[in-house]
Amino acid sequence: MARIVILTGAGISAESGIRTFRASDGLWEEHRIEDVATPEGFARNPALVHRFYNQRRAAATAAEPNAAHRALARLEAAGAHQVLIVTQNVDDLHERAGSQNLIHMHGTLNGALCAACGHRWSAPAEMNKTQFCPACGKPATRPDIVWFGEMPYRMEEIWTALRAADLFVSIGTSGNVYPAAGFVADAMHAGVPTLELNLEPSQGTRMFDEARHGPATQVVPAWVDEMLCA
Ligand code: BV8
Repeated sequence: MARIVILTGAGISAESGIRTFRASDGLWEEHRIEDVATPEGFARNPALVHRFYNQRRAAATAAEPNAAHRALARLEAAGAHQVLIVTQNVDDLHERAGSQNLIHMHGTLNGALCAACGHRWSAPAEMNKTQFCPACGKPATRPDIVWFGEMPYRMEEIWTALRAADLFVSIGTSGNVYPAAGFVADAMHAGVPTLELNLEPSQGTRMFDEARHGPATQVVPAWVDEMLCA
């Protein structure tokens, strides 16, 4: 049974109506990373950050998984391959498509985190700074999201799976943000074959053994069909 590690980014959710970051209508066009996606920005203006993530939480709830999300769930469910999805996305479209073996390395919109005691609980639709932690009672509620300068989640598990994989596939990511952008190099150094499925060449496209470019809802189901027929 081949072990496949699949990294996904904002591009896989674009056709579900979730905005990406670096596109001309991307999130970073309207918001400064420093203001909305850093612990310093949250300390400076928690209301601005909560508004940013409350809007994204509402958008993710209104969105539906697309053919690319569903194809990856189909690949996993077929049981012919050991599939691990490592997503940079904070939406829950992979889960809603049926994917089970999934790591949200940058956190999830559906999670709340107490900045005082580290307790985690399900995020309310509208989060604000006056909400108290159900464990320690302090008003230190923040989105359970990995911000810039913070350590992504479950990195040891991810690196172990990457080094032991039979194939590394990168879907819908521009390859700008580390450590995720370094996974192709980590896979290459471990002798793991690599494949890029993206709308356009990513920053690291030259490091991939193979690259197929086009909308995720076309290139991902086509690749999954190939894998299930192989
Ligand atoms: C850390 C959560 C210490 C929040 C996010 C090395 C070199 C340089 C800098 C660094 C470095 N190491 C660390 C850094 C600093 C920093 C970093 O990388 N900065 C960048 C900007 C240079 N990294 C960090 O701070 C990280 N933490 O390093 O901790 C550490 C860690 C490990 C080991 C030791 C120490 C934390 C980074 C996480 C930050 N949080 N998300 C939120 O979502 O609001 S990052 C966020 O931005 C996303 O999660 C994602 O990771 C990134 C956006 O990238 P993409 O998902 O790729 O989206 P993008 O819009 O860029 O591209 C979309 C792609 O899809 C495009 O290629 C497009 O062509 C394609 N596409 C579009 N439509 C479609 C499509 N493809 C197919 N079909 C379509 N329809």
